[in-house]
Amino acid sequence: MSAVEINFDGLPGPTHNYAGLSVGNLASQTNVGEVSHPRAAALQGLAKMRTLMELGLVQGFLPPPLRPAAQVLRGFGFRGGDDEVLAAAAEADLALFRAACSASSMWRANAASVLAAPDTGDGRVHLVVANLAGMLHRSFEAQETFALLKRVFADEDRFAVHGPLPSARHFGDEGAANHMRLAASHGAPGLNIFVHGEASRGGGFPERQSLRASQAVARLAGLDPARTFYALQNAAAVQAGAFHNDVVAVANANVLLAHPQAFADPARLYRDLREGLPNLKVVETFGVSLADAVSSYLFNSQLVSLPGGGTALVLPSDVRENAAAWAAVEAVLAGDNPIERAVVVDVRESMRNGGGPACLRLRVPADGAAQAGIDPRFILDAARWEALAKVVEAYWPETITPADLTSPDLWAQAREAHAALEAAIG
Ligand code: SUG
Repeated sequence: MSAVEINFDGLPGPTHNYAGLSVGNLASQTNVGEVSHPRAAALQGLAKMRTLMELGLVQGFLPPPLRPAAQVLRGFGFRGGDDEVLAAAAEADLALFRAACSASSMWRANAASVLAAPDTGDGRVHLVVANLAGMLHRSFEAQETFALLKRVFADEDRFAVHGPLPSARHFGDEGAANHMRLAASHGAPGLNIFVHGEASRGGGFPERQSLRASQAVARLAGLDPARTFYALQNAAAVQAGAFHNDVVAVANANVLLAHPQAFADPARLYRDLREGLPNLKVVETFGVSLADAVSSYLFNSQLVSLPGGGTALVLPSDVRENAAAWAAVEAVLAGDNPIERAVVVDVRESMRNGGGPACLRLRVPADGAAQAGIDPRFILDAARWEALAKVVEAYWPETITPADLTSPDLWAQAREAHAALEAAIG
């Protein structure tokens, strides 16, 4: 069966800001209190989407939910109209209020785990919405993401969209950011690798993905246990700031590009994977410390199969600024592996909150019939891309300072932007 992979990118929302909400995410912690640029963030995201379209790839997008989320705050007992709810929450509990303002849905690699049709029990593509239980602001995304994915992937003959697991640390689930698929091609049966942490290992930075959650996701999709693997993250990588596995590893088709210290037991993992996929190509990097990997986001690149053959690495521009990371890219391009092209994209606004190119997209493998079952309003062509760019130019705030978050003017602007986007989607 021939299938392609569609990247659904999250559009950075109009309240994109630097509130330092993610412990263990060094960029989020370092840039707390800085002035953000929501319009530039969304335009950078759109430019990345267009770059992938120009490479000949099918590109989708997922709109942000409305923030600040007055509706979420009502669940904590705040009452009245939206502005009253927001003002009361900002007064009573500023941390909770800030969590309800985050535009973190842009990092759609955390929207869901996606299991490819050739691997699932019923031959449908399964999407299990992530509960994001590890971070309060991110946990608010789950129910809205569930509603959105049911809207985009409504064809139940081709897609099964599961709701999030119970939102508890025992089942902390961060979605596709901790899942990798290896296969001869997107349409061939594959191996599914779930990479998880271990809450009890100590260390100041939380390990967000639980093994139990990964096992539940695999069961929900009906994966074959013989072709499903669970790999423990290397504690040193998590404590160096790799809060998701996709900060230190990325896979595509039969290629796995990983930092040598990404996994607790890489030798065993690669040996097990080779049994299921003899032509597995593990691409090694040399001379890139964990600190370089986390600050440059070299491994948070998108690894994509090009329509004409070959594989491209879509890198954040920050990699160019890190000598060790850039030397590794040059060595990878010159090496004996299918990666033949590096494409640099500027997603700096997102990077300053710890989100690189790979964080911004949810990859969905789909054959022709599955593609036909996707709501076309969420697949980009030139006209839809233009329409999105126009809405962003017209409605997204240019800057947000920490003080702006509590301003009713910003709340009104965010509502207008959301309504204009929904109207443009149709
Ligand atoms: O969950 N940052 C996100 C970044 C997610 C990146 N995704 C992947 N690696 N796939 C997070 O830590 C920061 C928000 C703030 O501080 O306002 C934030 O949520």
